[in-house]
Amino acid sequence: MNPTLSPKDIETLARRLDEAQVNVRAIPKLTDEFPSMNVPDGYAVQSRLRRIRIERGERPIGWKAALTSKAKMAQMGIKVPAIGFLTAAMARCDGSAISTEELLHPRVECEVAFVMRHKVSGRRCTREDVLQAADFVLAAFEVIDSRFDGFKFDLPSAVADNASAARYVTGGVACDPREFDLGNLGVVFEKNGEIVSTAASAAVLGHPADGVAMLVRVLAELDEELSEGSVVLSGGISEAIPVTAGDHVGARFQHLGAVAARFV
Ligand code: OOG
Ligand code: MG
Repeated sequence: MNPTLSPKDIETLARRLDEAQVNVRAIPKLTDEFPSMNVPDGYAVQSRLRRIRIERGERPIGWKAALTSKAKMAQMGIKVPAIGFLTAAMARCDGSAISTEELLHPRVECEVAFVMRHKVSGRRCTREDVLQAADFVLAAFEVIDSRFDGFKFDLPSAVADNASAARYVTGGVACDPREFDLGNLGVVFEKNGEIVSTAASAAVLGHPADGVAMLVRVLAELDEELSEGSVVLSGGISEAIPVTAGDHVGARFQHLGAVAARFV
């Protein structure tokens, strides 16, 4: 599939998404105005958005896999995984207070984060390649926040909107993913002291490293690679739970420890 949007339209849509995020004002999904927009168009807009944010001083730090679990695909009505980019401005410390004033309609999901020791690239990247190149893994939360009205979108719009990336929190203890079965970890997710979801890491395409391998293969299509030192969110394990100011969330991951955050 080839992109269909003109460079001018790509620029307009990237600016529109950037302003929606900066001004905390939701916009209609992009396909309402550009119904023939396809997934490659979505990535063209996303990569322009990445440049805009880097030019403004944000430091690229890694990438995120998205829509890799059955629970998430069912929740959003989308059957194909996607990727987005992460910048240092999106990172928050374990236990920190996250401002909801800068977010439209945040939702939290549990993920395994990878930190890469070596670069990894290519259209044939496998789970084993990812595990070999990894430095360590961490328990993580992703805070997603669609820039679209009502959190409603289709795949091309969501890809353009950087797969709803907003914030992420890493916690627990750094573990070597080659030393235990990362594909078979239980996760207990609580909001305000009540369990909201119990899930298993196999939800991510069978194994979190498969989520990262998918991401590397998509990066290859975009002429990018996963560089050494990058942080990667491997994809939501649980469904995403809405949060508002006053909420606190915590997740206990088998083997990896716990991660927590509160919203203010
Ligand atoms: C798209 C982002 C999904 C994941 O881990 O599946 C995502 C969305 O549902 O808004 O980050
Ligand atoms: Mg996610």
